[in-house]
Amino acid sequence: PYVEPHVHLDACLTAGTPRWNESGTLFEGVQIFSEYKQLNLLSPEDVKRRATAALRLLAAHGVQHVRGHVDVTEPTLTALEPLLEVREEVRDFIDVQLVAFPQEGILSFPNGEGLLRKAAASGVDAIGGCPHLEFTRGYGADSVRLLMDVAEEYGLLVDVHCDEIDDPDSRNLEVLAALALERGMGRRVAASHTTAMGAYPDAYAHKLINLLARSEISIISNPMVNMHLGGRFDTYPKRRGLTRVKELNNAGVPVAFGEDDLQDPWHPLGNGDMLDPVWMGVYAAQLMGYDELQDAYKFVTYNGARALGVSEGYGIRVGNPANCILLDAPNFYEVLRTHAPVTYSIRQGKIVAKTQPAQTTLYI
Ligand code: 17E
Ligand code: FE2
Repeated sequence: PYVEPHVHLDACLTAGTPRWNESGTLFEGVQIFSEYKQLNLLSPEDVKRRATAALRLLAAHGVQHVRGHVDVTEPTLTALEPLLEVREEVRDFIDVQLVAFPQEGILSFPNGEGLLRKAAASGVDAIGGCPHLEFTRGYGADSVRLLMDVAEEYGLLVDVHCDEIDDPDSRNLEVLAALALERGMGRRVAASHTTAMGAYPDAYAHKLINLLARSEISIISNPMVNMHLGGRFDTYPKRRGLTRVKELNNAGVPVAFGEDDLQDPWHPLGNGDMLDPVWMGVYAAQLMGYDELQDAYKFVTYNGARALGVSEGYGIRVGNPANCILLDAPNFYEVLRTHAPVTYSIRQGKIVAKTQPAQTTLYI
């Protein structure tokens, strides 16, 4: 099945409420979601309804594994409990992991550490961070160490929004990778976005990619949202706002693609179709060689499973659970070219979703 390794389940399906993001920056998105909360629109019922609808949308497109982020820089942690409930309610059709995501920082937000620990103790699957938005670079590095400590203490996975900024001096990823390597935690750690890598000098990127490969951490890129939010402070030449997918790939660092957002303040589009991030990703990262295209399914399947730490039991192999999708095309090149639908999504041997391919009649 497809894997959606990165989506914000607390904010999904709110696009336009209370207003649309007209600047297209990450910062206006954070501001709008903050207004959503201030208007008391974020209630447990609201979160449950939207998250369930988003997960059904993903399931309809053949997704059976999702990692969802929930903002924990909110004093009452309103979205956490309902999302923990939803995670259980949808188990029959989709596996959900939840990440405690401190959108406004751990050290830069009042009681940030306390809120993160509270979320860790309530049953989330992974600990997140947002070091590039901390007040200082020192706080950024310290927050990474702290979140790794919390993850180790509670035995949780790690998925950090890391260096999602077009700032070549945003270098928290090296801290995360070094700690993962030293503590032997690499296979349990993912770094999301890492878009500053698109702004680093080549000599530094070379050194960093070697460290990443040694550390065994995964990278999760969100090509649609980072193409949209990235480069917004550039005039021309204008950066693409993406991490170095091709170089990471060539160095053997597993890269997965996600949508990041399904219709929220950061992304007006997003519909649960994993071919969308693949499509954007192969263009933006210039992965358009024939073999690269044929191989591109791995970004939303095997590499996603690896990033989520669910590789065991994933994939078509004797003895694995009968979870799979059928696509209406002979190979992945044709899947991408024709945007082939998932005709069947099968889970534990049962059909979860069925799509009839569209038929066009030409009257010429
Ligand atoms: N928050 C953040 O820091 N970055 C993002 N891409 C989204 C939310 C969607
Ligand atoms: Fe994100």
